[in-house]
Amino acid sequence: MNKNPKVLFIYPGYIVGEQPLCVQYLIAGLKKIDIETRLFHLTPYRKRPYFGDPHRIIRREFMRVLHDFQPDIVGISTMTINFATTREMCKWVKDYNSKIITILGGIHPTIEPEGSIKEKNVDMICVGEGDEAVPELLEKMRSGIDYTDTASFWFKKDGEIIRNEPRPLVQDLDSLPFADRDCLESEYMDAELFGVNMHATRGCPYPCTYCQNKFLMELYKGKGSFCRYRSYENIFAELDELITKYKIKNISFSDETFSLNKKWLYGFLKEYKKRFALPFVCQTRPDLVDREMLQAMKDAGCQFINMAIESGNEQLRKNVLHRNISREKMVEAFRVAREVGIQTGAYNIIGIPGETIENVWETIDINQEINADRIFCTVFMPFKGTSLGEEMLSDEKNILMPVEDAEIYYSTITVKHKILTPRLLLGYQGFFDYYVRLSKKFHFAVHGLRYFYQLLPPVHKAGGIVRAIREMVIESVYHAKRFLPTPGGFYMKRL
Ligand code: B12
Ligand code: SF4
Repeated sequence: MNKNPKVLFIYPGYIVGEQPLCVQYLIAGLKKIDIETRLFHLTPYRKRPYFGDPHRIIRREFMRVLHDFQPDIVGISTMTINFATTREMCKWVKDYNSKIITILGGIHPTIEPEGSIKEKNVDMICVGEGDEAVPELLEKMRSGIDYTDTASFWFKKDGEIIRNEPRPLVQDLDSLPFADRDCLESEYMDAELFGVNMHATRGCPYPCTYCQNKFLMELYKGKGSFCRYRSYENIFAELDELITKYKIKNISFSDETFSLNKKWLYGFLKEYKKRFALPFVCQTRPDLVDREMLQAMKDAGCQFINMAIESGNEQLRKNVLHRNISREKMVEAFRVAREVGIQTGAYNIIGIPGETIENVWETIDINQEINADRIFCTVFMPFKGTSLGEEMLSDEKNILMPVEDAEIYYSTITVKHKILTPRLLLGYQGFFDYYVRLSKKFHFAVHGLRYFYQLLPPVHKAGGIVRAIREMVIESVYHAKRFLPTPGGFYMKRL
């Protein structure tokens, strides 16, 4: 191994403007020990050109970066939805130079380590947090000592797999360096609507059956507290740096449940308000807010809050998703947020196992009542490491295509639903906002448009030009949502 190994990270995300904090933390940790790094971020190439094959463009740009940077290691952060891309990129790397070490990290190798390490072009995987594991590995590599005992890593060695235990969770989040921002273009510092992303906490303790947190809690049992909080001073020092160095105008806390710990939150808001006049965005559960809290958040600068509804049907929420939050509570949380002057975003899932078309309409109905400023609707995907996902995956008859291939996650139907056909799900996902935003008298037109939209071939059956046309139609329907009326006007105001 080179005495000064260079690491190229890849983030194969899909959301344009997305900031991969996971990798940004790793880059910051490696910079501290003088390891040269670079980030190849795929989402800039997702601003789909109507002409040209994004896949080919990504390959061309990636080969150019490989050639210029000449990394010793390529590390890829992998979610299940982009595992197919990850696999392919590992092959590109090995075809280019088989000596380059390929490492996978992120949620996918954490929940599916056996499948990940067995991939032909993958040399190592990181199971769980990499903040301490990655610098330790690199230190060992550059000193030329055996690194195959590094906790949290799995290795291939002489035809065998070495499986090291995950190390304990980082308990003192203040000990971590601030996420690196220099690896991103300056436009990310002013990303559409939400600004720069930041984590103030880690972990969420709820048992939702479609989320991997329950699995992660099991994985880390006996390895420290799962829910952790940074000190206010540490967060503020990072904010000071972001304001002076990058002139940020707002901040987005991408923590899963920002108001989980009431005492921590109130203390945070009090100090934040004294020190900053910086609008912020956050997300939490509707059962974790009340008027007093939302008012305190607003007073401190909260301009936007995302909360999940998931389904309008109580039985599905309670018995299938294990989200025991009443309709009244959800409606109230959104109403009060609006009353105190905070804009809202609502997350929804359709295609939940057992869901009927009436249930989809119940979800549309509650969204109409709530009338959030932004609406997000995705189709249920069966992730490994989630109880609902595992239940679906246990019978291959339920599966239409592997989640691993579902890169365009919002328009890809992976489950053979018992009641709802893939076409119906595609149509309702695509036109969800239209049904919510437009008054019932326009629904006949939406039904018509949805009907034609549903004629699109499913992703797994579309190749070449058909796929390109399919994506073009989907993107157009997606972008046309901007012209739907929202509580803030026709298009979301910038914060
Ligand atoms: C914040 C977040 C987002 C953010 C940004 C993600 C990001 N990359 O920063 C946004 C809002 C954009 C997002 C979007 C989505 N997300 Co999301 N997200 C999360 C969340 C809540 C936290 C992730 C996080 O930052 N954690 C803190 C960091 C520090 O931990 P980490 O990400 O695990 O990274 C550490 C290690 O994994 C490791 N590591 C990571 N990468 C690498 C790489 C290498 C080489 C190495 C060695 C180590 C390593 O080191 C890191 C530092 O310790 C997780 C939930 C969770 N518990 O993980 C879901 C989660 C990752 N998301 C999920 C999903 C499904 C999505 C969406 C598809 C949702 C949707 N349907 O709309 C989209 C897809 C976006 C895309 N990429 O195309 C799923 C993934 C399931 C799966 N198996 O793939 C999760 C697990 C939630 C769930 N359902 O359970 N997400
Ligand atoms: S509340 Fe959200 S982040 Fe927490 S476990 Fe449930 S789905 Fe996951």
